[in-house]
This record gives sequence, structure tokens and C-alpha cells, in this order.
Amino acid sequence: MTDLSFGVRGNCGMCKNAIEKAANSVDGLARANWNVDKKKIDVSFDGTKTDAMSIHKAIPASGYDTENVEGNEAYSSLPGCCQYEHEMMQNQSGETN
Ligand SMILES: [Cu+2]
Repeated sequence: MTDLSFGVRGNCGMCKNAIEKAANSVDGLARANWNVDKKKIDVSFDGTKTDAMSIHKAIPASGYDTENVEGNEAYSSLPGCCQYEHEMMQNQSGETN
């Protein structure tokens, strides 16, 4: 298993569900946990079945930005409370602000 952490923008518990669901849709994904305060996801995956870039692409398909890939037009379909600021800091140390 390969462990990886990277920034993902989002606001709330609904975002958490959507982000983790998107990550888990990737074949070979074993575990996904998004932290709402840190704006960061921790994933474990089978490196023989997928790779980091596939996960970076799967999450934006549900509308959420990652460090490397911007969320696509699905963003506009997100519930209002989930339409995060595109300037939001990602991969934070944990202080809320
Ligand atoms: Cu949300």
C-alpha cells in the first residue's frame, strides 16, 4: 500500500462525504480520510492498480479542487454551503481560520 496526503478544498461534512466517495471510486483505493480543518486528504492505495494522479483527477470530477487539479464544472452543482472559496488555503497545519 502507498500512503499519500495532499490538499483538497471543501467546507463541511457533506464535502467530506463527497470527497471521500470520489476518492474511493478509484479502483485500488483502500482508504480515504479528508480532514475538514486541515483541508487535506490522507489516502492509501494499491500502487499496482492506480496512482496519485488518478486520485488527483477523481476528486475534481466531483467539483472539489486538489493541490494539483482544479474542480470542474461539477462545482456549480454543489450545495451552496459546499461552494468553497477557490482561494482557500489547502493542506493546512490544523488551525482554523
Ligand atoms: Cu460541504
